[in-house]
Amino acid sequence: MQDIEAVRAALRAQRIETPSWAYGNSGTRFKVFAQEGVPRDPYEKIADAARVHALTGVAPLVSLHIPWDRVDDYAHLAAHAHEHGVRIGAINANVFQDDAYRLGSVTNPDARVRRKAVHHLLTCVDVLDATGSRDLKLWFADGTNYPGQGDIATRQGYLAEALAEVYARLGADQRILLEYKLFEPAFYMTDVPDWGTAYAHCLELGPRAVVCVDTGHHAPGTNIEFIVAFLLSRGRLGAFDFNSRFYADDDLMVGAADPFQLFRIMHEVVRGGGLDPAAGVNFMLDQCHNIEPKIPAQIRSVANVQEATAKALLVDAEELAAAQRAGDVLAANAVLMDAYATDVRPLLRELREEQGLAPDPVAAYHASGYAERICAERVGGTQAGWGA
Ligand code: LRH
Ligand code: MN
Repeated sequence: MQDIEAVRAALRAQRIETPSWAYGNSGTRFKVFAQEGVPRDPYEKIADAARVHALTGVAPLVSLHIPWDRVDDYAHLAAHAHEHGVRIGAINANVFQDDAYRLGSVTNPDARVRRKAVHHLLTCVDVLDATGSRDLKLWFADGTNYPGQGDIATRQGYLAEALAEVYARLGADQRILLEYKLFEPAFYMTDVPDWGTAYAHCLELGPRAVVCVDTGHHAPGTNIEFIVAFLLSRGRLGAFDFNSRFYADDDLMVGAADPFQLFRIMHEVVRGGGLDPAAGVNFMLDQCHNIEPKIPAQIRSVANVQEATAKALLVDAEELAAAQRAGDVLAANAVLMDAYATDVRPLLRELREEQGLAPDPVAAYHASGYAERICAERVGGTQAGWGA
């Protein structure tokens, strides 16, 4: 049986990073439904993220996306975050929305466009310096829509050149999180389509280049926990972009579409020592709340990660290893299913109460009047969004 005190300690020490863009308006190509009370600037986004942390106790970090979160003074924004009890986490570069990037950013056939893209990536490292953040997250929309449109090997060369230049600019404690994605917006070939390509580029770059696993970026049926176990065993699992999906990159609440998959992923994280801060795994959410209220959705998502983590921590590792060594297929599977079938909500409610938090953070949010307050205050100005 697992040492329940160790389980509680691990859950108390869990740290989840929420994305600034989840608090702004988002949608699909069909429609972006604006919602009342949505932030108008990064300061208000951080205030909302701080509310999520205040109610869950485990979400003290906020990811920024540049230029969506561009401000004149990033150190001032970091101080604002600090005043609200949170810190600025990963900085996301954006080389997928400028008109110049129609045929790609760092892999564009036009050297001037590649230059422009690399320049943006380097300015994002300046933001890391200003906010004191560790992680620069790089996701490239780069790809092609038709066979023959681009030369795959040439583009990989351009990509490696750009990554090497950014890597050389990093400070001693800064990292590149290289995120992969199978498709969209490119529909024939994506230049960083899978974990293997990301891993290969990271090996070429150096030890401070690690892979970001976005749970919505795989082909249907992909065993994501295998990727997690492999990257963790090689010290190259840098981060998660947690969300869930039924079909493609749906960016739904993590654990909503497939809570069993999230449990299996967290089981490999726990088994591989990934919960230990020394492992350097950044647990981030990357979601869009297109139709649901954003702050309670973020709170629910954080709780979903906590629940999957608690179940994974309850896996009887010794019993599992013994059954695996014995080749006892059913017994080994049963160990995992027993943990998964455990209702961990009472344990999490207790932990929250011990930390002086409400047992049900979503209910506490609704009772707090925060939603009504921001709807009343945030009148006028331009609501934040993807600017797409
Ligand atoms: C791309 C992605 C990436 C972010 C964006 C908001 O699909 O997952 O992580 O830049 O979403
Ligand atoms: Mn992502």
